[in-house]
Amino acid sequence: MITLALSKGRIFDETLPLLAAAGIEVLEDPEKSRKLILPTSQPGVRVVLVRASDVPTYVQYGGADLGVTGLDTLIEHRAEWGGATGLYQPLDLHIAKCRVSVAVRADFDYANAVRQGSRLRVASKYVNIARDFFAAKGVHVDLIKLYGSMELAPLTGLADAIVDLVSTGNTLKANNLVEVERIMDISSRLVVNQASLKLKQDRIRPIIDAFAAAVAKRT
Ligand code: PRT
Ligand code: MG
Repeated sequence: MITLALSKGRIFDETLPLLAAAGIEVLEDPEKSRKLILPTSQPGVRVVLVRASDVPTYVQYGGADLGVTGLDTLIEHRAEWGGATGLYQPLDLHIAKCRVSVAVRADFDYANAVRQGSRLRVASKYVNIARDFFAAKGVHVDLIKLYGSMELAPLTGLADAIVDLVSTGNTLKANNLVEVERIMDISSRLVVNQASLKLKQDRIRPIIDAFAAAVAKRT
């Protein structure tokens, strides 16, 4: 059995066409079913639904052979687990694209705060990305770890700035926040358990190759 870990929502939705290119059709809709293990049109392939931030963990420890995860999640995972041996990252899928940015309240003078060398309070789910970014800039920060709704932090006085994902920018705008720095561009990656790749080479290689061909066709 080959197990593919996906998270519900944009990653699941944007992975479906790649699976189709590999001749794999998911037989149940995760938005309608409560099942966490979904069968596919290939009896030897199943999809497991996990939290986005758990995808690298499942694949690294062999709970899944393959997975699709955002580069943001992958970087944070590697930092938290001191590297990620056993996790092979063969392919940029060019899906679920966005960027990691710094945002502040529209009335906060970020450039001036940086110029003055003020200590910044920064809230984020991406504390490792944030720490590295501000360290490289030589800006002193106090990091506050959050698990969601980052946009709220500057509005409530919890933080001066947030480090968060932005795609259209509509969420920032709706909350009266502005993007002041672009830290990195993000897309989703295929990740593969290294032991699985060795042991199930003949099953997994064709999936990677079909994904790669489908990605090449659209980029
Ligand atoms: O929701 P949950 O806490 O379970 O997990 P998650 O938020 O990590 O999962 P999910 O499915 O929301 O995101 C999975 C992956 O999709 C992320 O790790 C990114 O790699 C990628 N991705 C791409 C995004 C976005 N685009 C995105 N826009 N993830 C989140 N967002 C958020 C953004 O933070 C903002 O709050 O969507 C909101 C809307 O963005 P705007 O700029 O279009 O308004
Ligand atoms: Mg989300």
